[in-house]
Amino acid sequence: EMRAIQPPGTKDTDIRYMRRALRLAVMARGYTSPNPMVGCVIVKNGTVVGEGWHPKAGEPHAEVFALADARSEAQGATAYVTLEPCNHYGRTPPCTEALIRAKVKKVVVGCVDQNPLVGGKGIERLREEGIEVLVGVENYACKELNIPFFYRTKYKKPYQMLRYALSLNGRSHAEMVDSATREHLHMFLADYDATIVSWKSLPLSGWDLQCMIEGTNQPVRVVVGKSWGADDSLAWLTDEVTNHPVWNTANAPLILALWHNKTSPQLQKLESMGVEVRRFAPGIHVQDAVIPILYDMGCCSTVWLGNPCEDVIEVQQIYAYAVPYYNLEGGLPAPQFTYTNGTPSENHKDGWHFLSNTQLFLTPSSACLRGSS
Ligand code: AOF
Ligand code: ZN
Repeated sequence: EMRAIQPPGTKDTDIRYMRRALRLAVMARGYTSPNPMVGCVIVKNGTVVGEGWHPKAGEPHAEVFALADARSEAQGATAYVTLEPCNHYGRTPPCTEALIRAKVKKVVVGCVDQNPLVGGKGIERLREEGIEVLVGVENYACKELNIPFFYRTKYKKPYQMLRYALSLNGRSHAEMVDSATREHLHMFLADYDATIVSWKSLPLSGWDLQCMIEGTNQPVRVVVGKSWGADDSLAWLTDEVTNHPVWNTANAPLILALWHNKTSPQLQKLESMGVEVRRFAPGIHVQDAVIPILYDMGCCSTVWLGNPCEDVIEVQQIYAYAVPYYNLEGGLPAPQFTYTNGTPSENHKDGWHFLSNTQLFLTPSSACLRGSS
């Protein structure tokens, strides 16, 4: 059996139950943000007596569902939780107290919660009550499950994915992102809290950039009104563009970022439809303008779609969809980006360390080779 690095004292059954808890956690993929995905399994005398996962921010945590499932069987049992149980009052009361009340004997934790409100205090509290706590079983998988949540906590900005369709002559093709990989893109959008596109990449198909998977978080949409002639003008905002369904704000917010103070009847129309216009000084980089807004809105992650601007952006992950033609006409130049690896390192089981020194410059052609699928 595959066995990653585990803390001393880990039994094979511990790994098995933690993997079960991981599988439960992902039941809520796309629904929990800004909260993490968390799963919990309660085991007594070699039998699973309770299971639960955190379904959505505002609803009870994984432990609470698993304890309710286990009822009195929780007494003397072992609880497996992918994330350290919380010890604070947020939207819901502390899980540590629920575990203590239920008289569990042992708690096996996948990873420490780097939320400063928790940050080891949950584990401390359980130990204070004489509950045995084993920390770090399936640690890497438990961390990896919630990279955006931890990344936001550590860096005070959302985790950023760049996604674009690239032809072999180095052009980025919004119309390809929009058609050939549309289903896959919807799965992306269910996972991410926001999406950022250039005015020039608004989908030709008339798609409103919302996720069609029912009930998931709808990403905040940001349209960048900069570059390709839009830096100091609204000439691009024609009547035809204002009729695009993307501007509908009934189901999800839309922010239009501009780098000038101009207005027009078309812009006023968008504002009356609920589009939020944010203005920036000409020298401000697109990323410096847009990312803090998304952070303030509580976003843990965002997807830059296509070529968002003529600025360099720094991202943590890239999905380059290689268009298999050498000389595809149209599109935009490939986006310029630096890449900072947002993957957690496994060196310290109790902490959260990103491999942040890996600075790569991918030329469009090497990005294409790496990203093809
Ligand atoms: C857990 N189990 O299933 C989750 C935890 O506002 P609240 O009450 O939902 O608290 C949110 C914080 O609780 C969140 O930022 C994270 O630190 C932790 N999430 N903790 O013990 C869970 N989802
Ligand atoms: Zn909790």
